[in-house]
Amino acid sequence: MHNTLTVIGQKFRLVGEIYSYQTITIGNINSTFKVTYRKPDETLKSYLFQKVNIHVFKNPVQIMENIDRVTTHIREKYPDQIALHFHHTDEGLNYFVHDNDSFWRVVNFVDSVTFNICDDIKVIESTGKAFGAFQTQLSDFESAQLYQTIPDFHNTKKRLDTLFAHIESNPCGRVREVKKEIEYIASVREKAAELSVRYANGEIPQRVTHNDTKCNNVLFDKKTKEPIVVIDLDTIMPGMSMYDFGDAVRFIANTAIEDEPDVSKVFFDTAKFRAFAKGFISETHKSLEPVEIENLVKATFSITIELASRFLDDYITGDNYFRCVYPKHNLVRTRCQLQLAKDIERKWDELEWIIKDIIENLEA
Ligand code: GN1
Ligand code: MG
Repeated sequence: MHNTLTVIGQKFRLVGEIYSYQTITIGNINSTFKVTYRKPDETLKSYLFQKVNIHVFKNPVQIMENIDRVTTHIREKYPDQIALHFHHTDEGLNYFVHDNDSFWRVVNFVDSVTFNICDDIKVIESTGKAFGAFQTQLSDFESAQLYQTIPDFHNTKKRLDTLFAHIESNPCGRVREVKKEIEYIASVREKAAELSVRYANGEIPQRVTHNDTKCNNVLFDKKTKEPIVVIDLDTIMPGMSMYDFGDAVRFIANTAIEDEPDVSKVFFDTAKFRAFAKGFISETHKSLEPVEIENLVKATFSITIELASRFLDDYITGDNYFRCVYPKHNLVRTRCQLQLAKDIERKWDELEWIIKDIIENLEA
């Protein structure tokens, strides 16, 4: 790996030589390395080298173009804000294809902290603000300028249709094992797909959205615990605002990690939901339409079922998409999301009430 990283560093014209490197294990799709260079003046500087998963991202050049456009827009509008800095090759490209088969990019490492599980209510509220502000900052960005890098990424109806088609064809003989999971998903299929159908019909506004709003995609200042910058811009595409909200809370308000094998530890924490919602709504309420606010809870439920279906679909079809560390990893992830979805269903009325309360207090 050292040799490959050296070649990549040279291509991106980094100065000095590699002092150390480590693999970053966060992320289910791309491979990331933190690489530290010793510069000729003996000082150290760190970078993130990322190998983009070209099985998932069929058009990585389009991703880099999207990222370039979006970061330029934000940088020009908010010059004082910390922005992600991608390096360029001699050819002026922000990516490099190595040996014709691997796609690399290099970004400055930002000294910061991220959270996989967050118990600090203040940090949760600021995560909501960070993702809300991100959407608002891009509200005047023409979404037609963006490539659909993964078409129908959050089209819940299509995701569910695909799952049920694969249940029919049962390519790896694993369906027998997951009857209960299938039964539950079938029972909520229509409810979970509803918003995506309404979006496709034009009843829900199309916005520029992040589409992967896990809290570990926000970098925080180590001391102040204030958000510094939103990262992982791979899936920026037109989408539903409320799905960004839902994706974020299904992660941050989960009392357990996303692949907790003991589902009795999995609950949807309403206090965390409130904190995130307060932050998110305070940044977005002026630009959101009533239909978008009214469906925040349904969006949370829908995207949780969607992700469960994606994990289950990957399990049924042989684990080709998400990185798996052990054989039933995708099944564990599926069960976790389903447990969470059931708890969201149980708490639905309380969650609606929390949103109402936040809105009323904003207007007061
Ligand atoms: C993937 O690799 P990561 O963590 O950035 C996935 C998201 C899922 C997430 C679940 C391109 O994101 O959609 O919500 O795993 N990204 C893609 O942890 O499929
Ligand atoms: Mg991602």
